[in-house]
Amino acid sequence: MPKSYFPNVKEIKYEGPTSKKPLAFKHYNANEKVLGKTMRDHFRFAACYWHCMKGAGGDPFGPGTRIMPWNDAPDEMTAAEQTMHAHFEFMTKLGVGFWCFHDRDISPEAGSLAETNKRLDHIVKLAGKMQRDTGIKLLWGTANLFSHPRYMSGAGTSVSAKVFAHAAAQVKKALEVTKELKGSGYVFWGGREGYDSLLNTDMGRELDHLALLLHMAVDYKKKIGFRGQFFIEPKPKEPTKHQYDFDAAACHAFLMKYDLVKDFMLNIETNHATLAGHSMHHELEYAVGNNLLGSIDANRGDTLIGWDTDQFPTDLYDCVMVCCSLLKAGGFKAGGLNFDAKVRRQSIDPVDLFYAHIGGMDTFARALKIAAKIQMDGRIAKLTGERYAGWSTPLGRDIEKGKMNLAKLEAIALKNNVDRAPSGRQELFENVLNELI
Ligand code: XUL
Ligand code: CO
Repeated sequence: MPKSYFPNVKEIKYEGPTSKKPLAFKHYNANEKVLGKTMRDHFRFAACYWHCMKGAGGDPFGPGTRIMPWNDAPDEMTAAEQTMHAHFEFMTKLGVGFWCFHDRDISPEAGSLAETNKRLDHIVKLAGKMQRDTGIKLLWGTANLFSHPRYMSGAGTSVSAKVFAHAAAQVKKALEVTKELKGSGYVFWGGREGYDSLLNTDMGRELDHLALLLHMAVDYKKKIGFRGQFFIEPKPKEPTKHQYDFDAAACHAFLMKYDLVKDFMLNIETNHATLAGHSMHHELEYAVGNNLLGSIDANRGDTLIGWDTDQFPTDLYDCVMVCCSLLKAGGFKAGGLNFDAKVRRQSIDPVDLFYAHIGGMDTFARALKIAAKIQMDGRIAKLTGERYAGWSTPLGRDIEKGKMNLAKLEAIALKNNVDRAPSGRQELFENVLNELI
């Protein structure tokens, strides 16, 4: 029997909404169908390696606090192996079907790139075995191009061509191991692809370089036959003052400008949306409207703290809107719902990881059922349709078909004294939403 890192936790089961058991699902019932599809398939829940296993609870004012028995090892590679075992034990007991990682989460960097890659290969073999043993799949892999000091001024956007080359090597290797682990996708989050001061920054040149790196990744993906979906993850700032992948719309413009839009979708994260001054719903609706919704990093921020707190998503209203957008998009294909979230600094016990994920999964399960109810009820869609009723008149149809010009519209406007548009009815919409929640 391999060592257990969660000896007091058994497999988490669905017990229904009346259960009072902390280690049980009250709403997430993997096999239950909602709109003809199981909850498991709607969500494709993933547990991330960095927060679950590697995040020690440090913040800008103090070091880690968490008790992490998987770190108790004579050397760092043994710790890396133990951590992989712990993550798969955690996911198996929780019942999530997917995981996500950065290259440097699963295997620590060594003195040279060649040695680092060797270490990574060793751990990836173990991960592959654990995937086969448990049936858990890789949602996406990625390269950490932001922690090491060499990336202090970016990776694809670094001022140093040598750093760019190192980043390229890291992406190449991360693509290879993601392919080996049959990843459904691969994420690019440019933590330091941005600037702290425009005085010392050539923005246009940096963006050209970033696009070159992404084109190289697309070429390499084709060369090795990796069929996973590429995702870009928008975030406006932090650690940089301004990150180029600011929000969904900025990423879209970048992808269009550099002829990359056919090769990428977006991985939208809640706390990144709010840092950009948007709601998650806004970011998702932008992505859905442009066929760019690929995957979701679920979490939430705190309105009273300015940084990316990455809390577990437990706000039912927000999660309902996420599920409405997800249903509108027709669900995930290559993507899934990754909890890019961490337990609070004072939640130090390994069991807190379970409470956190159970809370997130139960909240999303409730939200999905409500979103399905909203869809079947039809009132919100009908009320929205009514607001735009004027576009179904001959005038509206002629404008939409492009049959009009400014002079023709002026002639119509001169004959019609238009007073105001129909009521927005926002309060009624909110009442209907509350009724259905
Ligand atoms: C950072 C963040 C990353 C990406 C992957 O805010 O969200 O963990 O999801 O690099
Ligand atoms: Co993320």
